[in-house]
Amino acid sequence: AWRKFSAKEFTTKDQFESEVVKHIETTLARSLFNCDEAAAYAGTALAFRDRLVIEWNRTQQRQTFADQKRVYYLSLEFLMGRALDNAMLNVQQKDVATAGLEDLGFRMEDIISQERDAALGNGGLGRLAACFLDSLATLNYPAWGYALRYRYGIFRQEIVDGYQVEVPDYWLDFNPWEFPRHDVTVDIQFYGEVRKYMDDAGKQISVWENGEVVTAVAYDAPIPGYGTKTTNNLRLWSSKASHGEFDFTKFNSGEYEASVADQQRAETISAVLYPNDSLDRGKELRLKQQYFWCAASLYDIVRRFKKSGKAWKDFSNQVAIQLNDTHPTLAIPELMRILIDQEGLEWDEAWSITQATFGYTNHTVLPEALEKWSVPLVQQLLPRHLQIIYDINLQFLQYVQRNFPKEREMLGRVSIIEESEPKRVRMAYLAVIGSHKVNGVAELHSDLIKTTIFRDFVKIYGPDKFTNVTNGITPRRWLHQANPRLSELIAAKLGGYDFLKDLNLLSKLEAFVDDKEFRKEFQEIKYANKVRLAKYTKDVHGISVNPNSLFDIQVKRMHEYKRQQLNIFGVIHRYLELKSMTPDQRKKVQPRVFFFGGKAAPGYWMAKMVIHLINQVGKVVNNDKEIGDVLKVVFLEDYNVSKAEMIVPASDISEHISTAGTEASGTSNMKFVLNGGLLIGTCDGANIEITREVGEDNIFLFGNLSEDVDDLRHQHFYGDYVLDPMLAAVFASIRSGTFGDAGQFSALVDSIVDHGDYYLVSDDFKSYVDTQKLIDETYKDQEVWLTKTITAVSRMGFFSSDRCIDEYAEMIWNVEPLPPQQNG
Ligand code: 26Q
Repeated sequence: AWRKFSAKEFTTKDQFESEVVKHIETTLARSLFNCDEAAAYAGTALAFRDRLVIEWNRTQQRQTFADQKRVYYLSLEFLMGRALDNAMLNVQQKDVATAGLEDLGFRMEDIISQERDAALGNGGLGRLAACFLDSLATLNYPAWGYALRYRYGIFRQEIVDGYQVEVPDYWLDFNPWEFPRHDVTVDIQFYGEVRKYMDDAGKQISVWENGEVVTAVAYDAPIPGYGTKTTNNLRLWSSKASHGEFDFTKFNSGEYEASVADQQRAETISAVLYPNDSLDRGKELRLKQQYFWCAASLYDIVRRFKKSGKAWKDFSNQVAIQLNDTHPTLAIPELMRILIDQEGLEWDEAWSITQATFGYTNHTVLPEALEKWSVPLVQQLLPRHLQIIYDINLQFLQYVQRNFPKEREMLGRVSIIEESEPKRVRMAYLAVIGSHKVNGVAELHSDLIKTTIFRDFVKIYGPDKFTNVTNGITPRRWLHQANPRLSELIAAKLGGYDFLKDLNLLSKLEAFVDDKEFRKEFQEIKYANKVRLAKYTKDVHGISVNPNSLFDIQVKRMHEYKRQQLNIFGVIHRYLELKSMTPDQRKKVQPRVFFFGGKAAPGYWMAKMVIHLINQVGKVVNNDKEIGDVLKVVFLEDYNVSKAEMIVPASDISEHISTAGTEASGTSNMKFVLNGGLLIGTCDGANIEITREVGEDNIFLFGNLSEDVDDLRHQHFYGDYVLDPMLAAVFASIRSGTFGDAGQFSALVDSIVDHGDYYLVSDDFKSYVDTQKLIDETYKDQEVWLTKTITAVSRMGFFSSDRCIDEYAEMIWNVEPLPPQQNG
């Protein structure tokens, strides 16, 4: 009976089948005679979509009538992955559908894999937003996500001759999960000028006029919670030419081409996701995207608020807006503009409403990733916003001056405007000043932002404005969906699937750590997951790997700070050692497969060079007869969310080896441990909290600490260090051409030998190699290893994104859940 929560649901597989058939024959107008997997996918998706839509409408109605605060999560990225499997599991109808599809002659797995990933994000930040949506719905919070409906998501990665090649990701030709709302549009202005005048009461009024207008059209996607009727909304804005009089004049006067060009220019705004995840390039189109999305979303939020008939002083009791990094910071001056220019509020009232409404999440301390927009660019594109930003800055600096009269140098340091040539707007400072709370995403990171980039602001506002919310992951996708057998085993032991909603229940697994039967099944599941990855590796990459090897995985965006180069240098070191051994010695070595995966930003040539090196090393090592199965290197092409669901459950060890203090949190580390893998990692980001939870014995930490990084960098700068001798041998081998023409990798080697080794690869190399040795030794005793993995899994409850969302709700948003009626 607990299944029967939906008004229209498939109670039998026959009912499901007839729904699928109906959709194939009518919605798709296809004959069943040539129903292929694509059509079966479409029919299944549409059948489930019907189920979601009913509860989606009800949820929205319930949220409208409830006099309650809502959360708006503004993120330029939502890395959703596939929706069908998630929908089937969240509404708990996958079994019925699996049986139905089997009747129709299809295997569920094949049907699920027909779907393309919704890849509207770069990496961790975008996937975090997607996990948050799942938790918000599951916990019944009234919440919306707002983003852009990119026509092209993150590029598809192909590896050609060992090099990354980017292929456009046109993903929208069939997307059953989105609903165009052609009646929900907002006209967004760019450029133009500001005219000031006095009204009758002698008050100064600003009017932004004569700009160019682009229309935002809403597209909605349902977000079903797990085991609840709550179905929230993700609203994506698409840009199109506005059809004002201006257009028609052009069209009629024969300027047909010009009119079409206008149209294309408008559509360009939401055309493509920027593929940089760590470098701000200051492109005008990116700024346009940001404003277009912020303005459309705020208009929508304000319109919804005004319908409630409440007074403005109630705005922040009804609305919480979370800024996912600085990308939506323009929402701050935009809300000020709406309140002052359009609604006629006084500055002070508008400002206190604005501050009370926004919260800002920081995801990086790397200076090159902090957004700064050129003042002339903002002046041209958003003249009124620049005035408001200057006014915010003036008020803020006056406040600082009053409170810290003796610290005059502080004013320049904290000014929103950087006095460079050209001047630039520091978006992170604007976000801090315009929000009531600022949070980092793991404890170390939240401490670091208080002592580095936001140090002065802690002094100005006091420490309470800054807080930590350690990231989390949804156990629905990252355990139940990605690893159904493990989920089932856990449910069998814990007496049901309650742990999927309350992940702390995993702690009860620890009682089974010595249970023979349980251990055997746990190990069999890991093995089966490794077999699946091995098969994929053979089928797709033509590389045979033995699933009895230790599977070592590093999958994440390619970046120097994440140090894939440290990993591949370690592999080369291992290869050189193996080559120096006798065959008998080699036989005693623990066989290992190193899997890599990840995209490099298209302009990031150093990251691309590391991809190339990995592939070159793979080519040499994998074909070395002497080495055989003892060492293999695989670069998994086009790492994305759906591939992660297969890769993550297959690890014995995964690598999270960033230079200490650089990785804000990391979230795949959590996914790997939850799926019964151990970590090798630095004392960085969430690795530290994972260690605290699972215990030092159940993780492999190495390397220098973040507090030592500055000193070490200084030593490199003054030449006061010795290159690690094992690393020197690795470089000698690269330079001798072992992995192809050495010239191709000289910039990489030089960055460490001659240019300061900014990411401290040399300093951590020995510690890394030693720890890898320890892993080999530990793995040889499979019973010891198994105990560690089971113990670690049972202690991962803290890292559910449900815990994380509850913390945001309480500490930052002050919102309550709105559960559906029991029998409604
Ligand atoms: C900025 C300016 C211009 C164009 C693009 C960008 C841009 C886009 C994406 C900058 C950064 C990103 C993404 C950053 C990101 O994914 N950060 C990761 O966030 C995770 C969730 O908090 C953390 O776990 C990771 O540690 C952090 O690297």
